[in-house]
Amino acid sequence: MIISKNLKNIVVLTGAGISAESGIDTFRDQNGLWENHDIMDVASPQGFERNAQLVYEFYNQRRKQLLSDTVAPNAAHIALKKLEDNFDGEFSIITQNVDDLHERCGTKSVIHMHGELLKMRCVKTKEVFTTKSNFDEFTNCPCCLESGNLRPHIVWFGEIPFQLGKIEQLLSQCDLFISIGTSGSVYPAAMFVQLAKSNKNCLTIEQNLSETQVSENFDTLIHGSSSIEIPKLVEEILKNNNS
Ligand code: BV8
Repeated sequence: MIISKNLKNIVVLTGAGISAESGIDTFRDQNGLWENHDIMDVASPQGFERNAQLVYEFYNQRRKQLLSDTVAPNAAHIALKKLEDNFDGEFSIITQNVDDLHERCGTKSVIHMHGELLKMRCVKTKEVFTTKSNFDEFTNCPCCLESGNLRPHIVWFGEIPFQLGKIEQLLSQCDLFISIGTSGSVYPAAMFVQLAKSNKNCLTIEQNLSETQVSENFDTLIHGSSSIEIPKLVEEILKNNNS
């Protein structure tokens, strides 16, 4: 695969697959999260309306898993941090993931388009608070000082993802778009590759264990574990682009 020289603007999209080797469950793989839960029960406003406690528990469980001492950034997260540090042009990560593994290894430019597991939001004031503990309908809201107003700061199905304007602007200018560890099952993230391709000189790469439902939209497919393939890809990019 030829990685162009003089790249100016790299955009990376990550999905649950990049965190799988850190011990975080994906959604649609074997034993994935959606195997044990009905998506619309735990990741939709209607589900939250119907049974808030089930939704609080779903996210409390995932937050506990994320904060367990066996979970840490893996070689793929670390390689992306190295790319951010050593690439002279613009570099952005758009993540569908709600974990903080990109940030834990020091990556700065992360856009959490589907929200963050370690944040909660007051439904009244829209204020967002960081939290590492469980919370539910009985937890007092730090701004209203009463219970019943807190929800996970997560984008559920039917809700509009965060920072779409900024994302569209980044995609309109990139000359390298790399999608890592996502099944391409969820929109609008699944169509970001098309937005990137509207720039004539943008090279698009999909890195995954195997083909996905959007593979045909990519110029190059790299199959294998992201913890193996992404460090190699980063080396190749830096070799061709280090001034
Ligand atoms: C929107 C919450 C409108 C966070 C998630 C009816 C009504 C409204 C909307 C819709 C509708 N019908 C369809 C839609 C659109 C809908 C949608 O796409 N539905 C799908 C199911 C068809 N989208 C929405 O509702 C979105 N909002 O449309 O608003 C709008 C939009 C734009 C402008 C105006 C209006 C909101 C989508 C966000 C939903 N929230 N989750 C949470 O709980 O985490 S989505 C959920 O799926 C996660 O966030 C996750 O990020 C996302 C995608 O999953 P992946 O990350 O790809 O993970 P997955 O398990 O699927 O795949 C893992 C991959 O990794 C696999 O390919 C595997 O091979 C690979 N892998 C595994 N191990 C490795 C690996 N790869 C490399 N190395 C490894 N080691």
